[in-house]
Amino acid sequence: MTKPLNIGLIGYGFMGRAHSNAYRRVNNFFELPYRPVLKVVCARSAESVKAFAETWGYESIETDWRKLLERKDIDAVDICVPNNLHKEIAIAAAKAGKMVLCEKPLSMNAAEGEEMCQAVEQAGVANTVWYNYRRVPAVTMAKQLIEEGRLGRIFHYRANFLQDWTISADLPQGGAGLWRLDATAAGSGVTGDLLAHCIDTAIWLNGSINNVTAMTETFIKERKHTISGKVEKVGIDDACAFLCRFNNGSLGLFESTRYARGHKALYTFEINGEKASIKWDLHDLHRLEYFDHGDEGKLRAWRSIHVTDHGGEHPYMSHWWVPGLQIGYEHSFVHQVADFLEGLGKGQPTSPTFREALETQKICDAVLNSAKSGQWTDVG
Ligand code: SOE
Repeated sequence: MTKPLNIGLIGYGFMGRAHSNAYRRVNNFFELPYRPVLKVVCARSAESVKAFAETWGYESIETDWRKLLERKDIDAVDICVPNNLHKEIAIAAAKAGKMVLCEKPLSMNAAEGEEMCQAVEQAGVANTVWYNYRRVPAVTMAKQLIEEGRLGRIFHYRANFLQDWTISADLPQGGAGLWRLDATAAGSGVTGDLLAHCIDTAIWLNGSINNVTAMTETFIKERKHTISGKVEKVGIDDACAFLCRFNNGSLGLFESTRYARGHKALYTFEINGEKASIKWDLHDLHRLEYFDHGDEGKLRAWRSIHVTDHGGEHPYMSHWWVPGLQIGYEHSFVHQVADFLEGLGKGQPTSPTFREALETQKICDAVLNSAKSGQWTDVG
């Protein structure tokens, strides 16, 4: 029998919507031991949070997250607020015995992340961090191909996450929607926001990273702050590029910027192995490009696999439509909820747990430290 799992959502921005959509749809497509119940959504403005609750079907609202944590009718807390609030809420939620689902990145830095790991581990509560791109079927399939040994020894890992939405110098920093430009709320710029995705996928697919050398740039040095109304120094990295060495001996090359005119969310990665290569592109997210050197010579070429087949061959797809019909960005969140609920039923953790996501945080710290020092830096 499907048991209810009462959700308390904190924050209702872009990610609050993506997660709410996932909770609402998951049981329509997956047979699971639990069914999320949208019990309460919390944000400071009662008027806006009421409107959100009506749109998404939340039963009640709170305007103080501490009140939400005191409620006995909440099983799991979903943190969708700016990064500087993750630690306090996650630790308090764990102490209150709630499961914690935290939006990425886990924390402002690795030291905070470590405290959060200890809190959920001491409380023994289920936890996960929303690195959703792992659960795009084509990306999950890349993982399967690597685990099957099809690439052989891996030589290169290359990833980009390119955007262009902050080029205007008139864009303010801080406040709803723009907190990602404010270092006090976000911790860092593209490193924590975008490269964190690339790093999470990379260490999942290709193992741990030993050391990095990085450069960052802040192109617009001052912006008006939405809250203070004053022009303030910009503390985030607008662009970051780094080289790294993976523990398996392969070389990594990563780049992210919000100044790549023409690119909105171009997340791509390519992996080159001895026997085969794979590449993936978020703008064409259901396709996995695959080159197999073992193919017969005259037919050897890059194949573009439309990862939409059933029969168990293509991850997650048997839960959706008919073979050949694709799914999109929002489904990666549905998959994460499905895996989380499945894991709860089996008493198994859902990757990435806080502890696994801490690894990404350590790499982000090493990248930012290396950019400051100009030196190769070991991942702590
Ligand atoms: C930033 O624009 C952003 O929304 C990130 O915060 C998300 O994590 C990423 O998936 C898309 O871009």
